[in-house]
Amino acid sequence: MNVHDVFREYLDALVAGDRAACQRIVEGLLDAGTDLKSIYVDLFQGSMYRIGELWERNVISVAVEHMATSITESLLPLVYGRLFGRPHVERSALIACVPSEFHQIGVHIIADFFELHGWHGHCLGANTPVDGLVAAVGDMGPDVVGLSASLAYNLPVLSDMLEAVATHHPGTAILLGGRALTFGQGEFSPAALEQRFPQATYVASIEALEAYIESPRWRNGT
Ligand code: B12
Repeated sequence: MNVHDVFREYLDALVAGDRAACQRIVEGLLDAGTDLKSIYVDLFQGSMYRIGELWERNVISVAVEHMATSITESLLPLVYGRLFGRPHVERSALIACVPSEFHQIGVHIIADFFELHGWHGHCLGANTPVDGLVAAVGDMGPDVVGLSASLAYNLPVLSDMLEAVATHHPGTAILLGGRALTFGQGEFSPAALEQRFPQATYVASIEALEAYIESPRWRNGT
C-alpha cells in the first residue's frame, strides 16, 4: 500500500471531517512500512495543497478548510513513534514562522525532517516574535535556524527577522523556506536575500533540504 492508493479516500475523509477514517488511513500506511517522507509530502502536504485549491475555487467553505487543517495537525504525531527512536547526532535546528504568519504545518514538517535525518528538530510554530526568536537562538544554540513565510505580503517581515538573527548570531546558519519565497522579487527574491545575508540559504524543496542536511559541512562537522 502506498500513498497514491489511498489519497482520494483520505482527501474525501478530510473534507467530510471524518477524523477516525483519516487516522485509520495514516495508521494503515505506517503499519505497511510506507516511507515517512511520502506520508509527509504526498499525503499531508499534498492533501493540504488540494484543500487550498478547493477553498480558492469555493468548492469548500473556510470552515471545512479549518477543519481539514485541524485534522491534519492532529495526525502529525502519529508518525512520532517512528521518528524519535532513531539514532541522533548532536546537531539541532530551530524552525519558526515569521511574525503574522499562521501557516504552521510546514514548519512542523520541516522540524520533523531534521529528526528523520538524526538531528534534534525544534519548532516554535506560528507567528514567532523577532525578539523571542533571537533570544531562543542565544539560549538553545542551534546549528541551523529555519524561517518560514507562506504569505507573499510577509516577505518584508521575513527580511527583518533574517536581519535580526543574522546581526545577533552571525555564526549561525539560516535556512529560508515556504511558499512566499516563490513570489519573492527584487530585494525580497531568494537570491537577493542570500547575497545580503551570506549565512542564509534558500531551500526550495524537501529534496534540497535533505541534500543540505547530508552535505559535507554537517556530515564532517566542518
Ligand atoms: C491551512 C491554510 C491556512 C490556515 C493555516 C493554519 C495552520 N495551523 O497552519 C489558516 C486558516 C490560518 C490560513 C489563513 C490564511 N490564509 Co491560508 N492556507 C492554508 C492552506 C490551505 C494550506 C497550508 C498548508 O498547511 N500547507 C501544507 C504545508 C505542508 O505546506 P507548506 O506550508 O508549503 O510547507 C512546505 C514547504 O513550503 C516548505 N517550507 C515551509 N516553511 C519552510 C521553512 C523552511 C526553513 C524550509 C527549509 C522549508 C519550508 O516545506 C514544507 C513541507 O514540505 C494554503 C494552501 C497552500 N497551497 O498551501 C492556504 C494559503 C497559504 N493561504 C492563503 C491565504 C490568502 C490566507 C489568508 C490571508 C486568508 C484570509 N483572507 O484570512 C490567511 C492569512 C493568515 C496568516 N496571517 O497567516 C493563500 C496565500 C496566497 C498568497 N499569495 O500569499 C493560500 C495559498 C491559499 C490560496 N490558494 O489562496 N490558511
